[in-house]
Amino acid sequence: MELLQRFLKGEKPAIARVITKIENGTDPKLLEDIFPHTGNAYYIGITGPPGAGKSSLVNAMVPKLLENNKKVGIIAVDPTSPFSGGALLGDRIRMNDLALNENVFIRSMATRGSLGGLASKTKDVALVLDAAGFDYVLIETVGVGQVELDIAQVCDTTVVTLVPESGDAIQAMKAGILEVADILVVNKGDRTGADRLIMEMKFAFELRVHNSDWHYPILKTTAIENIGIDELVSTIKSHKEYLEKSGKLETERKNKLVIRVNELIEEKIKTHLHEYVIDQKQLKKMIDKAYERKITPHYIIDEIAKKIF
Ligand SMILES: Nc1nc2c(ncn2[C@@H]2O[C@H](COP(=O)(O)OP(=O)(O)OP(=O)(O)O)[C@@H](O)[C@H]2O)c(=O)[nH]1
Ligand SMILES: [Mg+2]
Repeated sequence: MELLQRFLKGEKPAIARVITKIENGTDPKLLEDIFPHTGNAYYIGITGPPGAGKSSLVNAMVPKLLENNKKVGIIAVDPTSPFSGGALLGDRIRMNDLALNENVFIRSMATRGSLGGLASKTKDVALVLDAAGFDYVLIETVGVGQVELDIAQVCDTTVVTLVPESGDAIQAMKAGILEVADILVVNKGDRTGADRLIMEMKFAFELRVHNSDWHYPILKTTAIENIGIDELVSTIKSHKEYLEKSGKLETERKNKLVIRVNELIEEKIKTHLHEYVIDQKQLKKMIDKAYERKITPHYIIDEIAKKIF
């Protein structure tokens, strides 16, 4: 219990230990102990393609968020994809300086190969930072895939970052990332094409703006020169205010709990299925038969389903 007390006081080593325990799933009761202390932090997601300047934005935003004695917890989710990792690493902004601030805590999360479960674990780690008393929990995710979309589900405000080059905008739209954006940021505003991208995005957002009382702002920033950061932070704060005043913060957080519970049910059922219900030997036999076109995959499913239901 001593760990929990030190954790609740906000001691960094205790926070780190609690996160590790939660990540490893070694102490199932721990989440129960901390959960009553959650619900006070405001969750901000920063997502977008590799190298868009998400970390640079976080770096620039944090000093503003720390004003008025606030505390900021940061989770950097890195799927360590062979495509986006490696080569970019040397160029990557590290948030080490921030970590020295006593009101800032940074945690990196990597998948080390398996994508499954990363989003789920990130959500639990966000709860840990929430319970530890951070006013803002920032979650940076690389890419525009399912993990990002899943993580966006727990964020109160999701900021999607695009950059003028390399058709990011089209990629983003394909991946459905615009649907989760509350605020769109066109970073690297110092590069040519930024204004054009903003115009394109205004067009893409038109329908959403039309159908909502939130105006889906599109902002231009140059993170490395600290340009546009004040406006970004104040826009996040107005989104928070909008959610609070309209009552949407409560309804959306309840929705998020529904989604989370469903997700956990699915996880549980999946594990249970693979560990206890499906006889792997028998499955292999049936796969052989399916390979020989003697039975269909649907038949296999029906056989398995018979046992469950
Ligand atoms: N010209 C210009 N470069 C920028 C700007 N913001 C970030 N960069 C540079 O872009 C590169 C990537 O920045 P990061 O902040 O690491 O981007 P990221 O999105 O966090 O990258 P990953 O986490 O690797 O996906 C770095 O070399 C930054 O210095 C900007 O506004 N203008
Ligand atoms: Mg980064």
